[in-house]
Amino acid sequence: TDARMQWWRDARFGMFIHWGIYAVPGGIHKGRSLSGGAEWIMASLQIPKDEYEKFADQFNPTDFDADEWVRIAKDAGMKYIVITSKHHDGFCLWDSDVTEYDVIDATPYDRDILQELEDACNEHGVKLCFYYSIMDWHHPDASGDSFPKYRDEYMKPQLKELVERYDPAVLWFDGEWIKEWTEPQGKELYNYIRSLKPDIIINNRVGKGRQGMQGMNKGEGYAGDFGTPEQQIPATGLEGVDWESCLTMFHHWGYHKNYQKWLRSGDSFIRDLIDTTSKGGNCLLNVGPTPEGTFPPPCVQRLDQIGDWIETYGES
Ligand code: FUL
Repeated sequence: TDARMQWWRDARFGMFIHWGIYAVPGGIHKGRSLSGGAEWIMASLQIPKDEYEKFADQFNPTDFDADEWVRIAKDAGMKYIVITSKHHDGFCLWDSDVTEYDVIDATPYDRDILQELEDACNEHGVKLCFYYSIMDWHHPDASGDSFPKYRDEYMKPQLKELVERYDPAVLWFDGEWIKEWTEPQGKELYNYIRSLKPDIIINNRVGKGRQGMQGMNKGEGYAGDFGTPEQQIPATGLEGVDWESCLTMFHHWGYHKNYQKWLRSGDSFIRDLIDTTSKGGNCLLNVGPTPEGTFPPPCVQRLDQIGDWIETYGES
């Protein structure tokens, strides 16, 4: 474990990116607005599947520049990027063989986003990692009795594609709280992913060990390599436990048109970074890009500020 985890422990700081077709409505649909979880808009506003799918027709991020994203992360002092390959809405940011609900087949934007990010990450020496939601609101078999079919014929083949094509350094699971998912399935999935890539790192949301937003495991023996406190930083470090606090820059994870309302100061992120790393954890700071494919400028300004601070005061 120690050799496998070493780069991750040394990295300390990463960028989380929540991007998908939910960026198109940006938290507002038919005059109704969301106060939390812009990336949850399909479920929160109960948008029917066929209506939600239409956001894919409008997803055309012509300003996306993988090289620029990776440079912004690197200049901020981040050593890895975790991007949503598929969030709860089921939409995929790569050209998956098992669905048409992806950026190549369902949108006017005919480019494989994960491929471009992989190339840029290799170029700049930043590790590329993928978030993947077990819960899937789009796939017809993803709930109820047909769940094993979704698991074996859709989810696992997708994860195999992701690992074999893009060689991610971490798989960051989520949406594990659904009733269909169990700890034995989590362990099996963990072992399966490790069989595809032995040195990959996998978060604890692959199984059922997580204690809510606190993110640490209920005890020993649960699947996963590190804890995932969400929007919080533990009061103290934990001996022998790897963890990573994920924090978002503006309250939502996905892009929200009114993000400025919640956007925190650069200073507050620097304090959070000191707080997590001094307790032995990693900090995964989230940005939700616009539907055009850019990071909101005030977010970039804050990331620059963090990078300047690290350059002046940080040790590496
Ligand atoms: C949560 C998800 O429901 C949110 O949308 C977000 O992805 C966060 C990091 O994890 O559980």
